[in-house]
Amino acid sequence: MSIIESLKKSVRCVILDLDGTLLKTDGIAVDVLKVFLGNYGKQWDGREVHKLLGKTKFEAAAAIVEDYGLPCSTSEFLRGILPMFSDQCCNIKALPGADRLIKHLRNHGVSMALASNSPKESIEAKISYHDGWESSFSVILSGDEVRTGKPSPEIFLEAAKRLNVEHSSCLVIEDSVTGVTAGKAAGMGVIAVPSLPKQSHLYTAADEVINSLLDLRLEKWGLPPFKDWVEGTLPIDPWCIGGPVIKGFGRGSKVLGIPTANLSTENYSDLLMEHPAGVYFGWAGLSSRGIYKMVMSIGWNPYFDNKEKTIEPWLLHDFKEDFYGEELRLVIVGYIRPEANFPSLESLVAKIHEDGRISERALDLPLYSSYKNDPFLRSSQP
Ligand code: ADP
Ligand code: RBF
Ligand code: MG
Repeated sequence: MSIIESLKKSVRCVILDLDGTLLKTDGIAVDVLKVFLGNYGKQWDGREVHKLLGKTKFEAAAAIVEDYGLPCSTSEFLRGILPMFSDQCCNIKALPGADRLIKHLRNHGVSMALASNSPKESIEAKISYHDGWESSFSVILSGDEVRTGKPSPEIFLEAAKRLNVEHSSCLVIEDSVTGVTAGKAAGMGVIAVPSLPKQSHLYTAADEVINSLLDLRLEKWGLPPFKDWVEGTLPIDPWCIGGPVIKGFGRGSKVLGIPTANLSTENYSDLLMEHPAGVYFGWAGLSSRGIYKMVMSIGWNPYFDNKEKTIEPWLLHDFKEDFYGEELRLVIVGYIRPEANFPSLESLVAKIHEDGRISERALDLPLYSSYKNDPFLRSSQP
């Protein structure tokens, strides 16, 4: 049996990172940094984000002070910016699948530890806004409780010790390369959930790289499987998006034989950021036409390696003509799978047709069919 196979059989506990893994902290961090740098007459350059992931606050601060040539010391920088972060704690959302994961493991009696490079008060403040999280963790370890933070394995080894288990019985879930390095150095199984898109090539040290927590298959690690999948679909908290149909990449019908009615992403960048890339389904309302079943992808279409995150809704109905410019309303009710690359166009097309069949069937289930009556779908109709 390979080392990884035996690791997978012996997992008893899960050690979770917080920022970027369970909580969507980066959006808040960027908002605060923009304001702060603005006060120094500097403009935030989004490309810097990857340099900050998984760093201690001191390391991250030092990097920013240097990169932007700020006329202050690292500690002055921190004194100025930390209160601004604290004020934003209540606005940090759980990442999709985080609450589901914590409650599932707790309900099945799987011990959990939280191991974050953040200081203790910051961890406690952030998780206090999420019901039942704090009491679900047997151990909470912060960066200030160990001598060296990640990528040192120390925080994970200490977590295993406090959980009273062998380090080899722990599974780490991490979004940063730094955290993955630390987990592997600790001799643990590591699942990476990269928080930045198109970065999975940097995570080769991880035992598994997934796109979002929705894609966790705990049974692969000998842990109790999620039981909430229904006929190949995962129910999600429904969300809505709408607007006039615009021109897309001009290849849906032409290249794939599958037309997708694109929406402008301009006014929806927050919504698109919030939802992991992947294949979803739901209901579509077209003003003056009616309501139809719909399956769509959100993301960068790995097969075509797009530069922009788009949504590509395919209405499961044969239309006689195009409907550019018409108001399209979508209620998204379930998740099917992550976006994938394919060895050929035919295999991509076959997979999308399979997504269509799964959605057709699922949308007849009462669980999903009730949303057909959502007023949002009709509100634009004359
Ligand atoms: P584009 O790249 O402009 O999106 P597509 O080849 O993807 O072009 O075609 C999309 C257009 O086809 C939609 O904007 C819509 O007007 C039309 N259309 C026809 N049938 C459908 C359908 N079943 N689902 C989505 N769009 C459809
Ligand atoms: N593109 C991909 O590169 N990978 C995918 O896994 C993928 N899945 C899709 C699933 C559905 C249901 C739909 C409608 C589209 C999907 N696409 C995927 C996007 C497809 O490539 C896109 O619609 C065309 O490129 C047209 O812009
Ligand atoms: Mg299209």
